[in-house]
Amino acid sequence: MERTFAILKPDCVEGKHCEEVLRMMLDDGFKVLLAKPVRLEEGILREHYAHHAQKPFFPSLLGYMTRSKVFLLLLERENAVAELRRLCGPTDSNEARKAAPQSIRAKFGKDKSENIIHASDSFETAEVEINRFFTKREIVWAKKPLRLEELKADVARLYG
Ligand code: FUP
Repeated sequence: MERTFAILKPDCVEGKHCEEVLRMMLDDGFKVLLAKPVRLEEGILREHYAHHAQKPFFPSLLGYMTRSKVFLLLLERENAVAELRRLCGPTDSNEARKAAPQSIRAKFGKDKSENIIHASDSFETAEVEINRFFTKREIVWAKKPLRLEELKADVARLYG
């Protein structure tokens, strides 16, 4: 079974879309092994988005990703990386509405900068990102899939 990593971004939390997005993931066959509500700090985002550091949108990307809490997810499924990218749809939510109308970004995203969710783009990136955003201890404990009821409680804490 393959693992991947996702971030439900500030616009997902602000719009209270987390439960619906989690339901879409579970319905699609994903298991949620870890779910962690956090407010991300600029340092970890500079690492995570290092490949975008020279882009003109980088400062606003940092502002967006730190303006509210996010929900970090460790997910498992066969072919998890590719299947999650498919479920998310294209980076640009407007393009997603045309190319993948059932996708997460088509349903909840605004445009190409506020697009609800991050999903790792390769097996190697997923492993790096899992280890960047979760502690060794959390990863070792991540064996049993979380139930929707448990996830709902985490989401409630996130909104609270
Ligand atoms: P993805 O792999 O789908 O997460 O997309 P990218 O790595 O290309 O982009 C990462 C994030 O940078 C996006 F989710 C939002 C931000 N971004 C912009 O703000 N403007 C752009 O033109 C492209 C990306």
